[in-house]
Amino acid sequence: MSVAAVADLNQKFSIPGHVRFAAGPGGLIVAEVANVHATSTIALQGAHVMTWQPRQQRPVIWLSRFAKFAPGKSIRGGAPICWPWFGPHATEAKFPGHGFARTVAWEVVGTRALRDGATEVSFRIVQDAATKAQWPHATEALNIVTVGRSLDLALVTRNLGGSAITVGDAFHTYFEVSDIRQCAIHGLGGCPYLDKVGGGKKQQQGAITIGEEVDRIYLDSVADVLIDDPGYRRRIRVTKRGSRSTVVWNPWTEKAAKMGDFGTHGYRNMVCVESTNAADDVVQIPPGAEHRLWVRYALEPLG
Ligand code: TA6
Repeated sequence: MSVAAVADLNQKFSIPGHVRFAAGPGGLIVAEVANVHATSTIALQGAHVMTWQPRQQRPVIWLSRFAKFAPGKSIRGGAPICWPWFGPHATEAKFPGHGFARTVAWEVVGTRALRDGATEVSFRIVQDAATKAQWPHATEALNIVTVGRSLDLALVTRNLGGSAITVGDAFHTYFEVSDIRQCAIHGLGGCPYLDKVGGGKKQQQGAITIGEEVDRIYLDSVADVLIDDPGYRRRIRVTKRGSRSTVVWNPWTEKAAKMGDFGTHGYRNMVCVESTNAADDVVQIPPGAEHRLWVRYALEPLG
């Protein structure tokens, strides 16, 4: 990270009362958004929303206190972008899990102060020989972040090449909860899911409660997902478009301990509800077309 790079970004894109750029942890440059509705911190690496906190509310996005920040290192928490594949690469075991988007540089392409007081920051992935070696397709990826009373994210994939491409993608978002053992997750009842812990394909009966490691890819899931948190007396609503599968993940004690950036009890205050196109639901994008994966995170009172 260079002081000159930060100064250049502020000269081009800062907006008083909305967004400025600064040196973040581990030498990462961050966009710091602060408007009448909320604050948010977004690392340029991965166009990675690390935090989002509406005014007079607790943080909605969970960021591990033990997260490691360094160029090329994925950040534990926030809203990581999985792209252009989700999970392990279909054929190349040495390629990074969840794709390379979250650990490479993205550039700022625009900032806007919106009429409702929200702030929009747009990022584009920077591709180089290393990424092209893993993804040899003429493709553009954008992340359009809108920070307001809600947090809106749009992952746009444009096929600039002459043949169709198949993309798996996700916002692998970590949500902050008072205590995962007290929460209930609604909106996936009846959906089939691939159980990555117990194996096999199952069907969700009613609400999801979590008291052990959970790692499930829910297929044909397009409805809003609700995270009900009685401890914080709030509901987090996850609304999405352009995503046909949803992953629910909590590593629980052993898996979290092995990861080294969760801390001992971090798993108790988070749950991942990931709006994805994964497994059977990956997307085909014809030449010249684009695909948009859009999510909105919003708070509602509970009880
Ligand atoms: O989305 C759930 C998952 O695929 C889990 O299996 C676990 O690997 C998690 O993502 C975290 O992956 P990461 O590469 O960020 O450590």
